[in-house]
Amino acid sequence: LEILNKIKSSEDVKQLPKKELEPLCAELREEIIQRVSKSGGHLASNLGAVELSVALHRVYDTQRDRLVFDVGHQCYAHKMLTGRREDFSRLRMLGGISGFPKPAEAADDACISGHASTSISNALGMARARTLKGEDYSVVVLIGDGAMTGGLAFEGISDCGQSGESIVVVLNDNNMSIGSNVGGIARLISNLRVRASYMAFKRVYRRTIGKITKVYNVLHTIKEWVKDLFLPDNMFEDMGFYYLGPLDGHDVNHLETAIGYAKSLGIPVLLHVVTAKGRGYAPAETSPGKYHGVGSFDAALGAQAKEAECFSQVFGQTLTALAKENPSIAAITAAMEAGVGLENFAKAYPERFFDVGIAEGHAVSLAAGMAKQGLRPVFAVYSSFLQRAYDMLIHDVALSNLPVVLAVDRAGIVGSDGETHNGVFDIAFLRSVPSMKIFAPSNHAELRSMLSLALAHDGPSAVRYARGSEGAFVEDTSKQETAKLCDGADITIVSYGILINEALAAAEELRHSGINAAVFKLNTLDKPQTGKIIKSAAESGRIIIAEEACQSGCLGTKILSELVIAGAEIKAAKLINLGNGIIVHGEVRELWQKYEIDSAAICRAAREMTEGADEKNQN
Ligand SMILES: Cc1ncc(C[n+]2csc(CCOP(=O)(O)OP(=O)(O)O)c2C)c(N)n1
Repeated sequence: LEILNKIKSSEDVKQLPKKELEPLCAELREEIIQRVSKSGGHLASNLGAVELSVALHRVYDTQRDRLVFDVGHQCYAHKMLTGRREDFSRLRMLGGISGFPKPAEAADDACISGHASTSISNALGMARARTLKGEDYSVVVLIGDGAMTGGLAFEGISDCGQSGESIVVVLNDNNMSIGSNVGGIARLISNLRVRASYMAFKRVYRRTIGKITKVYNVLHTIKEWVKDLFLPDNMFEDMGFYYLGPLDGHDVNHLETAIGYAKSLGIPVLLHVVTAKGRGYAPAETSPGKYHGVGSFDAALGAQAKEAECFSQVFGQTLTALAKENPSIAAITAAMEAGVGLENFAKAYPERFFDVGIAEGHAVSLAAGMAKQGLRPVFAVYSSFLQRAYDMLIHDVALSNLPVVLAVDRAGIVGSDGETHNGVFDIAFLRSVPSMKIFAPSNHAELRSMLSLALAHDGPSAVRYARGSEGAFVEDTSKQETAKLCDGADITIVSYGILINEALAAAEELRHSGINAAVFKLNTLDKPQTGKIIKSAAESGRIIIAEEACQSGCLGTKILSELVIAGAEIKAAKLINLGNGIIVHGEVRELWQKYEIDSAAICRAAREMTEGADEKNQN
């Protein structure tokens, strides 16, 4: 990789002779495929944005100028061009570089991103700060057509268009979200592509007919009329943007010229660029959805490992089966059909399946409307993406006590996607939603049962489950709100969800060293029945509450306050949770260890709490 080896910074990209740009793109592609095949990560989106990344670095100085990525999953070429190529050996690993933009890694990353549709707002904020402070730098956004389906993007467009700020929004249109892009915005963007053929026609027309003045004049009038009749309205122009495009997003030289021109205009410009997701790697080009996010894979064959049955699949199968019996069940996803396991449901009941685009807030309000009129909507959503629908949960769902079911996937630490994707806040925010029932299945059988319980619940409910598969504990205890899994007089351990496996492993380990722990599992988290727990803790005098959640709003503080209110005599108590800091990326198990919520940490805490207990008892 001769040319890529020379690139250590954005500046080096600018120094390259034009003829080396295409070969540089080919090398970047090769490097991305090789690196991602080893570490896993986002593949197809990065392959599609190679020429765009190079062209942006030809025009902008990312140390000074602000390049804002939407979602940020397409930033690999940018990272490789800004001195982080070697760091890809530890991409998304604990202590290694993030798969998303991260200013702490390099000044070239303007801001953290990971969630869709925030880029234009963020960038406009930066542009306004520049103007108010009288500073001189450029602001540019790279946003996909999928991210444009999020309403937030349009709040940004609306404000930005009328701001007069010098800002370039590059719309990377590959006609794909993770899967096919959906909805009116997708149609609108694809309509704009009609212009590509129109522009090509116009060039030929100028070259030929344009030479004969008389004929030209007549035809020109007809042409303008035809254009008005058939070319779609350009919403971006209507909202105050200068629209350029659509452009071939894999012609690096043309891109450089167009981006340079857009920048020189000094007003809000929308540059529409057409790319192919997965470009240059046949398996990803053929199935871009499958290669959106991948684990490690065989680069030569494109073969990805088959994953074990996971919670998402169990959810999808169960809901599809329940929908057969209950025609009022409808399933909603916000652009995550495959991720949340709804592919089979969509095939079986296409009329009851709704992919709303990247629009979680809309999905919740939509579910509210459906529930109000007698349907049983189930919105399957990753925990971290549900965060942006908090108001709709309260305003549209809870105030009317509507039977909307949230299937909260990826609850807890998600691993290599890291800080933007960890589902560590849902307990805190869902517990604060009035009358929200929260189920916490620990295994596949419980997910099946609890989904049925949620659907039978007369009011809002959430079923939250982890990324990946169940652990050793596979018993279905869903009939009890709080289940006692083992007896023990020395200490009481409480946990729920997938972390129950750590609590049980700890209890087993402790038993070998003569410490007997009672283990309780919470199956509902809104108003857990803690009577048995309080009694057990009052008897042993020691309690540990272990959770894979942030500390604010956790169950531990609730149970401790109940112990105090009950006047229980507690000698020692320990809350094991994720605290209130930011949870980084890495393997889930490594992170459980790092943040001290695994079985070893539970054992350590129990030992400290019981140390010398026998002697004290004898005294
Ligand atoms: C709020 C939110 N919801 C869902 C996602 C999951 N997600 C990541 S990328 C993506 C598709 C983005 O499509 P697009 O912007 O067109 O980029 P492409 O991958 O096609 O390059 C989705 C739905 C997210 N990151 N943020």
